[in-house]
Formats: sequence, structure tokens, C-alpha cells
Amino acid sequence: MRTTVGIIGAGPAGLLLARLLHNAGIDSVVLESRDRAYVEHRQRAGILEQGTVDVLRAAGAGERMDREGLRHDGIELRYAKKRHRVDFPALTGGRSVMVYAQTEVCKDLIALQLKEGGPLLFEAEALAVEGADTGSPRVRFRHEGVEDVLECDYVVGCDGFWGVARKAVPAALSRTFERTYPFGWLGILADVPPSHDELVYAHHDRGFALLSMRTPTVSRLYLQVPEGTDAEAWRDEDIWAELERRFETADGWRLQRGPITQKSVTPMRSYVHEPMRHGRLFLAGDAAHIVPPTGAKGLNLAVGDVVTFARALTYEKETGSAELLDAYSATCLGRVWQAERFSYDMTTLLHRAPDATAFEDRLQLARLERLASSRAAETDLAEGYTGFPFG
Ligand code: RFL
Ligand code: PHB
Repeated sequence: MRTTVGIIGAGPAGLLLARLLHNAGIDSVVLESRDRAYVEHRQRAGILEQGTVDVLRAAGAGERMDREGLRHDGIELRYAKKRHRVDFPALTGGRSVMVYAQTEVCKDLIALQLKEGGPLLFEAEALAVEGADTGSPRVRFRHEGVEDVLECDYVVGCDGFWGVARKAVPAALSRTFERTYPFGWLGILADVPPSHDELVYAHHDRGFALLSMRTPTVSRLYLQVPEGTDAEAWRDEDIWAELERRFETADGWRLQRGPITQKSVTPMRSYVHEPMRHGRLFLAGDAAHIVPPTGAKGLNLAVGDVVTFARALTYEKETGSAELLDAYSATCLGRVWQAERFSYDMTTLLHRAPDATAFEDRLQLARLERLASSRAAETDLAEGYTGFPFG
């Protein structure tokens, strides 16, 4: 098999890249190790930045998002039983975010790709990327039990944190930056209308909690839990009781309970691999970097990377100049590190570390009070949350 761009992974990064390349008249093949149902139902991100929304629309993949997605103009910060709303459009000159689940973005992009795009192979596991630093890189893969080779002009590793693409960058040329956190998130999906019309980020002595949503009738909620927690060890009624404690306000706000349909625990990690390119192999999305979910940045960073790659390759096809491809890693990393900083700030602002000192507890409250009383501090949060421009 031969193609211009071999794409490993059909998460948001790989699927959107295939769409952007198709629109630019560049052919690609997508290899995905899991089956279609798995990719379409894996519960993950829920928040799209303004820039991501604009890109999906321009790519012709925004129709259902515009019908079913929920535009959000702010979030609520909750601490010391108080509530503070951050108004995004007022602070950022009109920017907002969209609640539209990653599962739905993937479903829309898969349907478009199968209808109009190039090959998208499910249950096709990439085994290795070879010849990344030659003029003709290859992906060795196994599909339906048979090993095959995909010959490419470029390979883009969109295969997530546990993928194989990153391993093709020689260790001697790689640098990694990492931080793990001594807590995770217990996430639930529940068949109950969200108890608030915007997301609520709650700071509490017992740990962080987040109220989010998928649709007007489905809530998504998270609790900070110790690292290594088993989701099944939490009984449903204990989850609701703990959420109630952490969201409690002085003004009598009520959390609505409902049947829990899914629960799982996510570890928290910050990770960056530099550079994001080796020869004709490019890394995009979680394959190159991870952020803790507190800033809602992971999917949006993945979108930023593939937009940057698609533009750079289109430029090369049109002008013969590899200038933008050569700048790919530096361009992406500038945005990646801003998102790392923002996600780290949000995480350390809102979570209670198991070894936190009384001094650090007071500092957290002071940071929250500062956000609630300074337009400058609030503007910084609103700009970070609604997103950094795609280069
Ligand atoms: P993905 O989605 O992990 O997709 C990688 C794909 O590659 C496949 N794959 C392979 N295919 C072929 N051969 C191989 N050898 C392969 N190895 C792996 C995998 O099966 C998979 O289909 O990476 P991508 O595309 O870079 O997308 C990244 C996002 O998924 C991720 O950053 C976000 O979900 C992070 N995230 C959030 N991001 C946001 O922007 N906003 C949010 O609100 C948000 N909330 C979250 C999140 C992530 C969470 N978890 C579970 C980590 C909430 C949670 C709980
Ligand atoms: C979600 O809805 O899954 C979600 C929302 C905001 C975050 C993280 C996750 O910061």
C-alpha cells in the first residue's frame, strides 16, 4: 500500500487530519488499532475551544455540532461555599466554548471519512514506523491478522500516549518533560439533567469536584480521588454524597441525583516530548503531549497540531517550500507549553495535594479570592480557557 500521508490513530487528531488533507486534495490512509464502536464510545473530553469549533466548521464537520452542541459563555468557580462566575465573552472580546463531546466529534469525522475520504482501517495496528529519517518512511502494521507495509511520503503519529510512533524518534534526539500528580479523577456519566447550566469547578478541603454535561439530559461529573483508586470501590450513593459535600454552597444550591451509567478513574499527568518531528515523522496530539484534564485542553491541542501540519504540508505542495514543515515542532510547542502552564495552574489551584501544608491551603484560597476580585486575574483565566490561537 502507498499513500502521501500515513496517519496512525483515529482519535480526534488522526480523524481531523485526514479530513483537512482530503479538503486540501492530499491523500492519506488512517490506521486504527481498535474497532469503530470503541473509538466512537470512549468517554473523554467535553469542551471545544472557539478555535476548535471554527476549524470543525471550516472543515465541513460542524453541522451536527452547531445543532446539538451547547455554547457556554462562562464557568463557575466554587470555593469556601461561595460562587464566582467567569464571563468569557466579556473578558475576551467575545470568545466562548462549546460543550460537544469528543465521542460526537469522532462519530461525525468517521462518518465523513467513510463517505468522502480515503481509507480508514479499523483493527489495523501499527507495529512500527521505519525509515523516518529517509525520503520514504514506512508503517508496518497488522490488519485482520495479516502483516502489511504502508509506504508514505510523510507519517503522522496521532496514536495517543501509548502509541508506537514516538518510539521511532531516537532517544539521543529526544527530551521528555513529565509530572505525575498524586491523585486522579473518578468520572461518572449520569442520566440526570445538569444541576447548573454552566460547568462548575469546585475547590474543597476534601478535594476538587467538577460538574460538566454531555446533553441537556446527561450529566458528567468528576471527583478528585487518590492515585490508584478503583472506580468499582465507590458505591453510587457514596459518589453522590461526596459530590454534594464538595459542591455545597451557602445559598442552598442543590445537586440533582440520577442513575449512574458509567464510572471510571483517570490518572493525571503532564508530559511533553520534544521535538515533535523527526525527519518525515510528525507527532500530533496525545502522542506528543499530555495535560491534566482540569484545563480542558487535550483535545484542543490535538486539533491545533493537525491544523499546523495540514497548513504546512499544503504550503509545501503549493510553493515547494518546506519552511512551515521545518517550523512544525517549534510552532506547536509554543502553544503546547502555554497549555501545559494553564493546565498546571488550574490543577494546582483547585486540587488538594495529599501532602499540602496549611500555608499552601491558604495560598490556594488567596489565588481564588484574587480571581474573584481582579479583572486582570480573571481575564488571564478566561483567555487560557477559551484558547490560544492556532499557529
Ligand atoms: P487519542 O484520542 O488517544 O487517539 C489515539 C488513537 O490511536 C489509536 N492507537 C493506534 N492505532 C494504530 N496503531 C497503534 N499502534 C495505535 N496505538 C494507539 C488509539 O486506539 C486511539 O484511537 O489521541 P488524540 O487523537 O491525540 O486526541 C487526544 C484527546 O483524546 C485527549 O487529549 C483528550 O481526550 C483529553 N481530555 C480533554 N481534552 C479537552 O480538550 N477537553 C476536555 O474537556 C478533556 N477532558 C480529557 C478529558 C481526557 C480524559 N481522559 C480519559 C484522559 C477528560 C478525561 C477524563
Ligand atoms: C468533561 O466534560 O469531560 C470535561 C469538562 C471540562 C474539563 C474536563 C472534562 O476541564
